[in-house]
Amino acid sequence: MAEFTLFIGNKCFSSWSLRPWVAMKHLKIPFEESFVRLRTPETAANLAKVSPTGLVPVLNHNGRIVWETLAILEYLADLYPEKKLWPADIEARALARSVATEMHSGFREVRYGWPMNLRRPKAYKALDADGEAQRARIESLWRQCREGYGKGGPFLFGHFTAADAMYAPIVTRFDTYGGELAPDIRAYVDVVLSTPAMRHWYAEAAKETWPEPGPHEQD
Ligand SMILES: N[C@@H](CCC(=O)N[C@@H](CS)C(=O)NCC(=O)O)C(=O)O
Repeated sequence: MAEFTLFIGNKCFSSWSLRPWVAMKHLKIPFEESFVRLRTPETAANLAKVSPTGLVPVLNHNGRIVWETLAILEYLADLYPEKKLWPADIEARALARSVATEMHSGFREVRYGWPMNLRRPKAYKALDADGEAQRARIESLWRQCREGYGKGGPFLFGHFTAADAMYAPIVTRFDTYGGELAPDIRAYVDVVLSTPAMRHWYAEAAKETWPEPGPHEQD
């Protein structure tokens, strides 16, 4: 059995699954993935076998179960300090943790207004007023990270961190629904989408042949 098994849902729309998956792939942490198809009559029973919350992602590390996306990323950061999942500088690390946690608990109107769907043709979709405010907040956070701490590379804190992993599904939403993006936002979106890990995820999502999720079917 592999050291790590990551349980994930459909790549087309399981935004939470994407976060630890892309972090592990990008940072070259070897793992096996185990797929639990979402939105079927059997899903709840299948999830109950592997997940204490009935949700994915879940990481099984030699029998130790870690659930909740941010907890999985923190666990990996503890195990692999050399991968620098959090920035080394304490001030940058505080900001990275803050923006990652804000993502974990927030931006509901963006997530529901723009559900991740990697097979949807790209076309602008307006958000409601709360969604627009959250979109503006995300853009200002990305700018704060990039302008303050991103000089050493193309990611939020220069090199790839857990903060980039947490925002990766939002990046896909900006690409799918955001229309014409501000140049600096477009540049960050393109950097994330062009990583081999994200390309790999998209390629596998494109092979999924099940029906599309309806609106609000995931967050
Ligand atoms: N707070 C959880 C959210 C996980 C979550 O909502 N996962 C969705 C898939 S993206 C899920 O498992 N849904 C169960 C279902 O669709 O039956 C986390 O951070 O991991």
